[in-house]
Amino acid sequence: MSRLVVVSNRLADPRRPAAGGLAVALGETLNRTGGLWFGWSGTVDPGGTPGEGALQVRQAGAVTLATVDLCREDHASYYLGYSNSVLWPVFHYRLDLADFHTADIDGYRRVNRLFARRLRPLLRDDDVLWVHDYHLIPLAAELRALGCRQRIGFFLHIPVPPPPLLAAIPQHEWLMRAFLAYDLLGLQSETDVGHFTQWLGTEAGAKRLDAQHLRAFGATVRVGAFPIGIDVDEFERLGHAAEAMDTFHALRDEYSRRRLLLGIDRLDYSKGIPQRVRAFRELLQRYPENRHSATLVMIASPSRDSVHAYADLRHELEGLCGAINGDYGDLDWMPLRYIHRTVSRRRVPGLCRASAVGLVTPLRDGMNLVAKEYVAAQDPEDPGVLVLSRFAGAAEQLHEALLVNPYDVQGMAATIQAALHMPLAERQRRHRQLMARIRAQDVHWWRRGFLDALDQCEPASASTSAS
Ligand code: ADQ
Repeated sequence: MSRLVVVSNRLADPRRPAAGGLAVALGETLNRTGGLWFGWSGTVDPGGTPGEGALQVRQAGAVTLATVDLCREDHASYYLGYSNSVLWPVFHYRLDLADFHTADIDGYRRVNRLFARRLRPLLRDDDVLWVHDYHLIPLAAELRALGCRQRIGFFLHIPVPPPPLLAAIPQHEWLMRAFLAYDLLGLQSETDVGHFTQWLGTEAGAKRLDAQHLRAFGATVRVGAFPIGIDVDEFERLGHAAEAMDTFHALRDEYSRRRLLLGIDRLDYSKGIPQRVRAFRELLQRYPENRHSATLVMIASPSRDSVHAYADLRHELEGLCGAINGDYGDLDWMPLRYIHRTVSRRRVPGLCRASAVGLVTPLRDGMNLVAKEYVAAQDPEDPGVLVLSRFAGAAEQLHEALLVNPYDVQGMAATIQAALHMPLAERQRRHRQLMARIRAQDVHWWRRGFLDALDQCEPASASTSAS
């Protein structure tokens, strides 16, 4: 059997529970299959030289972890710059937040080239490579330029916007060529596949060879939707362990006469957090019976603080949360608890289970694993209700959630009110149906689907260089 080589910007110790969708999914995948995990160490070396960084290799159970440090300049241009100030906002439909700083593209290319140079000597001829996410789009092209002929697949965890938005990226043709250097391109949803196919069709005259294959720039790529799932069994195990149970009981005791609503996210403008707070305010305003009885708990983990848009979001949110508590709070009740922290993953199932409503309301999201975790954590006899943005990739699968438009604050408030009053039989029916799909389409189904499809690709079908 071929060895699996996973490449992602960040690594996590696959033996420990991690926060962050990608780290959770990849840790679980590699723990099962063993193999090599390659990426940035997470360390910024203040004295380092651009385009250089020593390789460190260590073993974590069945998984070999190989990492490279980045110097300050590379971190600023590759990670904070091109990845998170150009690709992340544009791929989340936010041209208004994109900062097309010309120097950043050089750092992005340089780090991808560095990764290719460090990874190349570690590879065996029959390895299968699985590259993850927007930080590493040109990696396959760089590896091909160094003579790699292995099968290389790419999974994009974030959405693909409509072609006119992609075309605003000054280097968008270069990005298209880079995508074409992969054998397989996995996206989260059929909407994303549609946008990607249109982009290549309109901008590069790509030909569709059959339902799955596109040809452009002299290369062929297989493109498909592979919606990512969670490890349901593992999550249920966590849910029955002491930390989750303690969290659940503590919240139930503290809020015995109240209903909890829950939001858990990275503090990111794509997650629709201010819109959620406004909808909650509207709920208290329009349906006053919720005053003194409903509490919104929002746990937002710190993320990319040094990118301006994230600092702005933090300030906006602090203002909104303070205002709602000031305007509606009382001596014995605060409507909103906002916690700017990452909570232990072991407590997440307890938090979800204690909440009558799970609010997952991104403006755009590739998938959103919190939606699936919320459902998986519920007591099937008395389940809570998932309120889910129609703009999350998860909405293509989770039809029995209450779908909302996060831009429509009044509509969201009305849906939250309906969720709080949903009869038990309907909650149980929706939960059963959601759970069946989340279980059938779990993280292992996702991994098998992607790797089987990659296995079927002809090796090294692409010979395109991104440079
Ligand atoms: P993310 O945007 O990081 O991932 P998401 O899918 O929501 O987001 O996963 C977040 C994970 O981190 C979940 O497992 C959640 O429990 C955990 N988490 C979030 N906030 C936390 C907090 N404050 N404390 C503790 N744990 C927290 C990207 C894409 C998503 C896609 C994933 C996986 O943006 O759309 O679903 O990759 O492909």
